[in-house]
Amino acid sequence: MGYAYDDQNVFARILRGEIPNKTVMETEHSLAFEDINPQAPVHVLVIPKGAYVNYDHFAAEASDAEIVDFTRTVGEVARRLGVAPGAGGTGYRLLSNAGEDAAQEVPHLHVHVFAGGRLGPMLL
Ligand code: DGP
Repeated sequence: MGYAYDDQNVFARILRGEIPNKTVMETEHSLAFEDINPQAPVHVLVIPKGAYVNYDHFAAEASDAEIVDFTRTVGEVARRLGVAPGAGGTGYRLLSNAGEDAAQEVPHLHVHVFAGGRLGPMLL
């Protein structure tokens, strides 16, 4: 039980600058970058900089400042990508896999932002 964070996971390595990434935006507590294997015309990942394995870990243990920063960063990414419906965009989809039943590949919380066209059913 509990949350064991593997600091050798690929997003931890991106955060340490050991692996390059195509950054969309960065804040004090969050980083957004392009997915290496896009599943839609626009496919961006948003991660907190803190060591959280998934959403429930983050929700339970992150500070209010981290949670506010992350939440606002996801929305700001949608606006900057031009896909936010409230800012003239035609929409986007958010998804976050947690654990083995969801086939989570990278054990560092990430929210996928998909957009760039009419999105069909998607199980990622
Ligand atoms: P998930 O299955 O939800 O854990 O998705 C992990 C995503 O991470 C997957 O869409 C591919 C992406 N990914 C894996 N390795 C890298 C990497 O080194 N760089 C980037 N930008 N994305 C990666």
